[in-house]
Amino acid sequence: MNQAIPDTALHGFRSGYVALIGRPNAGKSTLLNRLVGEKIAAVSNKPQTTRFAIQGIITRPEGQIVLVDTPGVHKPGYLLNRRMMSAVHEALAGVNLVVLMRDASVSTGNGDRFVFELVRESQKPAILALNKIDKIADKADLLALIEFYRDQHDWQAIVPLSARKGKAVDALLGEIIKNLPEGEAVFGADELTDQPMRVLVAEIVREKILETTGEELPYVTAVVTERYDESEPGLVRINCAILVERQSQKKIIVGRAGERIKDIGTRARQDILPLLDGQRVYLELFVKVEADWRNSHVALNDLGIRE
Ligand SMILES: Nc1nc2c(ncn2[C@@H]2O[C@H](COP(=O)(O)OP(=O)(O)OP(=O)(O)O)[C@@H](O)[C@H]2O)c(=O)[nH]1
Ligand SMILES: [Mg+2]
Repeated sequence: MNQAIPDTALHGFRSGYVALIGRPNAGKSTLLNRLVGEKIAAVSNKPQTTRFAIQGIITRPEGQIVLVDTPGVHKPGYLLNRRMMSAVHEALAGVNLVVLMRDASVSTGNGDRFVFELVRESQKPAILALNKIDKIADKADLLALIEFYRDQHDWQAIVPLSARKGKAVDALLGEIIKNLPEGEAVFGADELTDQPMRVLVAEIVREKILETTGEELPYVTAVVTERYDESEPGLVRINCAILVERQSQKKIIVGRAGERIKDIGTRARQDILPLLDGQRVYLELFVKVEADWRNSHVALNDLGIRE
């Protein structure tokens, strides 16, 4: 992934690839969206929201960052989860710099130690981002956490921040750019992500499902855009299939008299519209039961969740 950087046109501009690594729910995708300035990654309060690596491109006068958001590190059970973890390893291997993000408002657990080891073993320069400081009542707790981590590793920087509130995200951005090699921009300043519209749309729909349903459905639900039709000027027709594993789960998504799926569609349209430059959108959602899609190579390939 590293680019060969020409010796010309170097005026202190820096560029490179940066992996965002952490446990599920740490706030990685929230940070990605905030830095990119558009919603390109699904965010939810349910763990394991992100399922594959998503690149966000951040261009500033001082440099260009390709920030690779990754699935939260967890113990893989299904084939889906194994592929999610390969995305983490692949991202770690391909970048110039790692940002290890953790939720600083909860106590340190085995999962945190596991992620830390992963980052240490990668031998990449690393910045520690301590997120959700808006939830920390006693600042002494935060200072203790900083001390704890400072002794354990030679961090490029330790940055306490709040991705949701936007607090100190610019400080993190500055530290990231400082630690990238000098080099030219690889992408145009208007490019925001490597993900095509059909994937962004599917992820928005999935986010709305996570938002409107309970604890069990997130893990058994996937969304794929089956039609993305721009043939009519000013109008985009989108059909998304929502996969679940059982008939009972389909009933939950559809809801009484179709109320819930309608709500999901309305919420998704609201987030899709800003990505379409004033075009209108017809969004059609339908639910498909596909038993065991989480263990199916074919289904996962169709969903873009690759080996
Ligand atoms: N209070 C608070 N909540 C936050 C902050 N950053 C993120 N969150 C919330 O934390 C939850 C998880 O955020 P995500 O961005 O989806 O977390 P993630 O690390 O991408 O999670 P996975 O994709 O599952 O690995 C969401 O409910 C966010 O709104 C923060 O700075 N403060
Ligand atoms: Mg995420």
